[in-house]
Amino acid sequence: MKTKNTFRIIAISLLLIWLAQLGSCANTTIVPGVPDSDSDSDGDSDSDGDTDSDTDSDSDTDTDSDTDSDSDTSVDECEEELDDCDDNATCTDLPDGFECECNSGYDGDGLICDDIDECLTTPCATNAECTNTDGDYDCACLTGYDGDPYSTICDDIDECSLGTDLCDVNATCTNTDGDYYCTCNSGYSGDGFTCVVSSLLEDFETGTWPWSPWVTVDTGGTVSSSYAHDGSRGIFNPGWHYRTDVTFGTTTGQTLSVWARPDSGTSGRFYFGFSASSSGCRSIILAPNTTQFFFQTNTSWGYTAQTSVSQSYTGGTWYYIELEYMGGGQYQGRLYSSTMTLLNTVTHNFGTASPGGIAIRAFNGVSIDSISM
Ligand SMILES: [Ca+2]
Ligand SMILES: [Ca+2]
Ligand SMILES: [Ca+2]
Ligand SMILES: [Ca+2]
Repeated sequence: MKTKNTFRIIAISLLLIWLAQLGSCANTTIVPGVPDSDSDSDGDSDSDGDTDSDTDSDSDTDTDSDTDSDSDTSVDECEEELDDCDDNATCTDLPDGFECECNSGYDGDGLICDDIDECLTTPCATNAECTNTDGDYDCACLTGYDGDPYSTICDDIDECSLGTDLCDVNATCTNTDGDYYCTCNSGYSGDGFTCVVSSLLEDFETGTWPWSPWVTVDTGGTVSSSYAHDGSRGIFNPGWHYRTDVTFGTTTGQTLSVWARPDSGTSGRFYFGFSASSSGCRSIILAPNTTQFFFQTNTSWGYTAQTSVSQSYTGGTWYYIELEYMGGGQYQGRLYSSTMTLLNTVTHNFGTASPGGIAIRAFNGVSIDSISM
C-alpha cells in the first residue's frame, strides 16, 4: 500500500502546482465556480492522474460511472453575475468556474484591477504632455509645438513665418524653440507687442550748451556740426550732465537710445546714464579704451563696474546704443552698428528698477547725438 500512497501524494502535488501556476498568471485569475450539477463523463483523455473510482478520467471527484452524452448544465457565472471580477476586468466562463482578466489599461489579478499610469513611462512625443486617465492616457503637444503627440516629437511652431505672432507691426519677430519674441524696431519703444514711436529727447540742434533742462555735474561738452549724426549738430566729450524732466525705468519694455561715435577704437568712453538724480546714476558704457560694453553704478557720480561684455570698436564709426528696462530691476544694453546690425548685448540686474532721469558723460573723443525714449 506504500506504493499507492506515494502515487497519491505525487498526484496531489502535481495538481497543486498546476493550480498555483494558473492562479499566478499575471492579470488573470481562474476561480472555481459553482459545482456542475451533472456528473459528466465526457470521456476526455487527459492525464490529470485523478484517483477517483469512476470510469471516466476527468478530474472531478464524483464516483458515478455514467455514460451520458453530457447535456452540460454547468453554471455560467459571468452571465448570471455570480462572478466577482473587477468592474474593469473581463469575465470568461469556464466549465468548472470562471476566469477574470483585467482589461487593457488596467493591472491586477482580475479580481482587483488598477489603472495603469502610462505617463510614468513617458509614452508621448518629445515636447508633448502626458495626462493619465482611467484606463487610458492622453498626449498633447505643449504650447508652441505642433504635430502628432503620440509620435516621436512635436515640432516647434514658427509663429513668425506663419504670421500667427502677436508682435506689433513696428516690431521684429524672432522664432525660438517653443516660443518667439518681439523687439520694437529702431525708432520705436515698447515690449515688442506694443511699440510706440520713440520721442526725441535731445537732438542738440539749438542753444548754447549746457541748456535747460540739463544739469551740470562736471563742466564740458562742445556742440558743433562736426559731431552730428542727425540734423546739423551733436555734442562732443560732455562732462557729467543729467536731466530729470523725463523718467526711464517705469515700464517693462521701455527703451532709451542714443548714437555715439568714438574717434578711436582704442581710447575714450561714453557713459549713457539712467536712474539719474542729483545723487548719481547708473550707466551703460561704450568703452573702446578697455574694449568693453558694460554697466556701471555711478553713485555720487563715482564708478563701480557691473556686468560687462568684451567688445572691440572701430574709430570714426557711429554706434547705436539701446537700453531696455526688462522689469524686476533688470536692464539690457544692446549695441548696434551704424547700419543697425546687432553687435552685442549685455544684461544686468540692479535688483531694483529705480526709475529716474537720464545722464551723459564722455572723454577722449566721443561724439553723441539723438537721444530718444
Ligand atoms: Ca462556469
Ligand atoms: Ca491610465
Ligand atoms: Ca516657436
Ligand atoms: Ca543732432
